[in-house]
Amino acid sequence: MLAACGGGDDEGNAAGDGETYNWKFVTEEIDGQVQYEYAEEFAKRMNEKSDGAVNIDVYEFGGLGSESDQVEQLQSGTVEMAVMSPGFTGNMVKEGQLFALHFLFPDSVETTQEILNDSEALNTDLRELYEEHSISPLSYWSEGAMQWTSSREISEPADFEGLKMRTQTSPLILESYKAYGADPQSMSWGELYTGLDQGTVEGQENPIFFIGDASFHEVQDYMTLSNHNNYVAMTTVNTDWYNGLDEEMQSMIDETVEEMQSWVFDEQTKQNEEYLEVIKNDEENPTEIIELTEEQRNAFKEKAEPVRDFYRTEVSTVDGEILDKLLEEIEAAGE
Ligand code: 6CS
Repeated sequence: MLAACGGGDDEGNAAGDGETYNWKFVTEEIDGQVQYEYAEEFAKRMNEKSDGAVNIDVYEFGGLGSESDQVEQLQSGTVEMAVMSPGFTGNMVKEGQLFALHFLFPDSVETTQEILNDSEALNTDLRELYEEHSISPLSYWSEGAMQWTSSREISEPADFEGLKMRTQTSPLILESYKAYGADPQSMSWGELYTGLDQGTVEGQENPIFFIGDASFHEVQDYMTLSNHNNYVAMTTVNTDWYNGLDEEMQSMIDETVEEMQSWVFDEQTKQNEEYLEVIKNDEENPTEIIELTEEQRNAFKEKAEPVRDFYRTEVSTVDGEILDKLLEEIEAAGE
């Protein structure tokens, strides 16, 4: 049984003689998708561990506005918890844009997840910068390798020339596509299906499960298995709210956050594998799947490399220190 904890609402007695806690947890995805399933599982575990004292309402994408609206809601404490993609906070936490750099993490999603779990650069240094904006990232996790879908074949950088590429809002993501010659523009994913269908945009990047579940492949002709980046999401909490909880409750959250790292790794693996088959077998909406040779991938890597220097000199507020530390950690991971 949980002792009375700071941060609880005095509105009932669900835990016998203890306090009850009612929190909001918003995600950028909808029922069935990885972020939403994560939040549901998180809520279930917290409720069980607290003998019913903690009740977390999980919100799917759309109910509370756009991804950027959700960032503001977490900052103001309107919601206590959020799954957030760094791709929507780049105008605020400049350093967080390192996730926009292509070919930064190892090709193996498993090794990438291990780096995300253990990285001091991310879990200490980058966390501090987010906390200046009332956002505490408690963990970073992969939703899988990202792939490109497009209305024209993409197998070499020149194929991107002038392509209207949809991205999230962080300026460095747009910069990464300008490096290939594309014409990127940011957009909420809530508008993406229609944008692709009507040709407002002609391509996009996402993990396979998301491409399949959001049916982007229906309105695209090609999917290039580029594995050019990992989709990284963060489990975040409002900093003041979290700091106001007592230690017992903080530990329960931290423990659950840690347990969820392997859970979400398995969940995204399963969903990405399943949706690859869905896309391959969708005869009504055929998608040509392009596998890049090592040589073709190297041509993209070459174009992507200078974006790191751009990040160091034009984006970073700490001369690329966090990126450099992360690069050392990646190298130590040995892939
Ligand atoms: O492309 C996007 O913006 C969305 N993609 C994923 C995998 N999750 C949520 C995000 O908003």
